[in-house]
Amino acid sequence: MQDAITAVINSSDVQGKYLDGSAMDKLKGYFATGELRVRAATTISANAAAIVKEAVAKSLLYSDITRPGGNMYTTRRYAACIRDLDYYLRYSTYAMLAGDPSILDERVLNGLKETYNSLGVPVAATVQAIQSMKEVTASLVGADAGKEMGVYFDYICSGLS
Ligand SMILES: CCC1=C(C)/C(=C/C2=NC(=C\c3[nH]c(/C=C4\NC(=O)[C@H](C)[C@H]4CC)c(C)c3CCC(=O)O)/C(CCC(=O)O)=C2C)NC1=O
Repeated sequence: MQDAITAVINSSDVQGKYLDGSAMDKLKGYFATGELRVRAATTISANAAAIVKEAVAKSLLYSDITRPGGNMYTTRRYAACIRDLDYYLRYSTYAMLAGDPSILDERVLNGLKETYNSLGVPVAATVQAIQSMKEVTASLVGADAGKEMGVYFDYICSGLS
């Protein structure tokens, strides 16, 4: 896993250089938003179950997906879907704190598309639910932190698509 600091240092190290102006600017941007990130993560973790619940209500409930024949039908599959959304929220929060998406590649997206395809989990509906989580989260943490979280929700969506 990488974060905003190691990403900048690694790329300077590869070139055998001290951090240049643009590398310093990246670090400054990261440090300047540190408090915003920590505050958002605190709010998200205190409201995680409610965020997932509201996102499901907005995007999936009462659709064909939750009816017989749908992929969320049966308690077991419904619970698996809720659990997956909670993974996406938790790992997006980690990535937002780190300021880097690599944790998503390593711990979430690796092999996920293949798993979903082999189980018939619909990717489009999953992406829709993640987009709802993005909206619900932004309304809770505010526009600036919401935008930052949005980067990582979108990263998961494009990794799934
Ligand atoms: C931390 C990293 C991680 C991820 C991301 C993860 C995802 C993941 N989701 C799974 C299943 C599943 N995922 C869903 C999800 C959904 N179905 C829908 O219709 C909705 C659109 C959607 C929710 C938004 C469902 C229903 C299953 C069970 C499918 C089945 O067994 O038939 C499975 C198969 C094994 C299992 O059932 O537990 C994995 C591995 N597991 C992990 O360890």
